[in-house]
Parts: sequence; structure tokens; C-alpha cells
Amino acid sequence: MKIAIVGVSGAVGQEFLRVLEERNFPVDELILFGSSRSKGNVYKFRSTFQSVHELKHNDFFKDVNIAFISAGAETSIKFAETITKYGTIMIDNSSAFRMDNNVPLVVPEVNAKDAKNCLKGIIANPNCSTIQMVVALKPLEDISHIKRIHVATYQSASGAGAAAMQELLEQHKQLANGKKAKVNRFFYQLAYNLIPHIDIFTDNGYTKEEMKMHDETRKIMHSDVNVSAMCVRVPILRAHSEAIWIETERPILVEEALNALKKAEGIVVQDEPENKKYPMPLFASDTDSIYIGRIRKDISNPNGLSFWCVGDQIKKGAALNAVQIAEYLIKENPSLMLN
Ligand code: 2RA
Repeated sequence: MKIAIVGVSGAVGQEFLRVLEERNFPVDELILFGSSRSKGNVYKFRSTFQSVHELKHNDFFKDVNIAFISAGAETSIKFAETITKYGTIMIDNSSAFRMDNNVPLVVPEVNAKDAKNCLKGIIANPNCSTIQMVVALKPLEDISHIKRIHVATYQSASGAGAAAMQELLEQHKQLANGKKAKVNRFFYQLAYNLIPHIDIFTDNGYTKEEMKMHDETRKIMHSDVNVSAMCVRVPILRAHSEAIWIETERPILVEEALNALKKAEGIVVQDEPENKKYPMPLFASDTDSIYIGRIRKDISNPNGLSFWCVGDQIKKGAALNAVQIAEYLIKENPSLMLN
């Protein structure tokens, strides 16, 4: 298979290289793309070194089977036709096509089959905070329909990219050395702070990040669920955490929820409060699973359940989910490999 990565110099782009290698993804040939700034950068993949080409409107994608894109919505929109016109499947990490009715929005543990309806040759990877939440919700939805969700997110610096992670590290150093923290990628100093503002504000007072959790969850789960989110940037490097409250059609027992979550694909239950065992971003970073703990009845709602959910933002929240979509497509349609 010939695989392309667009936006390879970014945090997610770099993770694509690692995940493809880790999972022994069937790559015969790899071609890397980036902006004019990263043109000529060289990255190692398996035992080879590959240099980055500048993304342009040309025939580079002619014999590419699958292209993983993580270069921002503007680039995805601008280059979608160039990438897909010869039959390449574009798995897009940006928000550009997520709510397009002709583009499936896929989290393999939840709605893998939707990936087959890829009419435009594009499959969208959901927003990171939505991905980890729907992985956790699917086994519960299978017990009883979820009618309402309240979620508060604790989102790491990695969601804003590699430079933002670096900025957080630098800020800690600057402050430790008695200097003022330099702010560039975030609205305020993130070190020793929380910023209740991710993406832009919309007319209803929610941010776009919060509305993504509403809209994308409904699309992925094929559900009429109501979602009210509060998204907060926290001084953590690369794993997002979420406090989630759900209301189901019929009450779900904690035992039922635990059993379903323990059996579910992609989930690790860490729920032994008496042994101080619960998920934390420190330990979830750079791992593949979604960790769930602190599962309890919501004392304010007889049909309510509450829990805590942690997942690596760059892996399952981005690169790994995209690669899992590709693996599903290959499994369902091995002829893809013969393009
Ligand atoms: C963030 N949701 O955490 C973004 C990344 N996709 O900022």
C-alpha cells in the first residue's frame, strides 16, 4: 500500500509515523507532505528516512491508497479534490468535513460501519474530546438509551499542537527562573492556570469546541442525545480528562455499567477508589486505551450515572483513531491494498 501523511511535522503527523510503525500497518511506500516551512525535513519510518514534500496541486496522490491528513481545516478544504481525485481515501483529522452529510464521522469502536459510506472519498476523524467520550458512552448506550449528557473537559496542551506543548514546558521553566511566562499559543498563561475557552465563542455562549461535542456525538452515535459541554484547557501535556454525567431512559446499575465497560473494546476500567485507583492523565499519556473510573450513581438524578474518563489526545484522540479507521477499511475491503 502507498500511504501519504499530510502535516507530518505537527504533533499528530509525528504520531501517525509512530502509530503506523507500532501497529505494523501495511505500508509499502510512504510519502510525506507539509507546508513550505517543513519542506525538506527528514523523518525516520521503520529503517528508512523520508523527506517532506511541499503539498501542492499536482499528481502526487495518483497511486496513494490512503492519505492521513492533519494540517488544519483550511488545508483539508483546499486540497481535498487533489487528494481524492484518483481514488485515494482521505482520512481527515480536521473539522472541515465532520458535519458534512456525505462524509462519515467515525470512531471504530462505535460506528465503524459508517466508514463504508464514504461517497466523497473522505472520512472524518472526530474531535479528540468527542472521541474519548463516545468510546466510553457506547457500551452504556447499548444498555439503555442516553438522553442527556453533561460533560466538563480538562484538555491538555497537545490539543493546540506541538508548539503549544513546548510553550507550556517553557512557561514552567520561565516561571521557575523568576521570569514572566511568554504567551503565544494560548489566550493566557497556561502554566498554573485553567483556561475555560477552547476555539471561538458561538452565538449561544458555548464555544465551538463545546458545540463539537454536541454535534459530533449525535452524528457518531446516530442519536438525539442532548449534550451540554464545558471545555477547559488545563496545564497537562498530552492526555485529556472528562467528568461525565449521563441520564438514561431507564436507570443503569453501577454493576451493569462496570460489566459493560470492562468488556468493551478500547476501554480499561480503573475503578477501585478504596485503593486510590482511578484514571489520571499522567498515566494515560502515550497509551492507546480510554480509561474509565469513579463510576457512581448520580445522586441528583434517579436515571443518572457519573464517571471520569481519560485518554491520550494525540493517540486515540487523533492519530490512532485515524489509523484504526484505515485498518477497518482494509479488513472490510482488502482490494483497497491493490489500488
Ligand atoms: C483541542 N480539540 O484540544 C482540540 C484538538 N483537536 O484543542
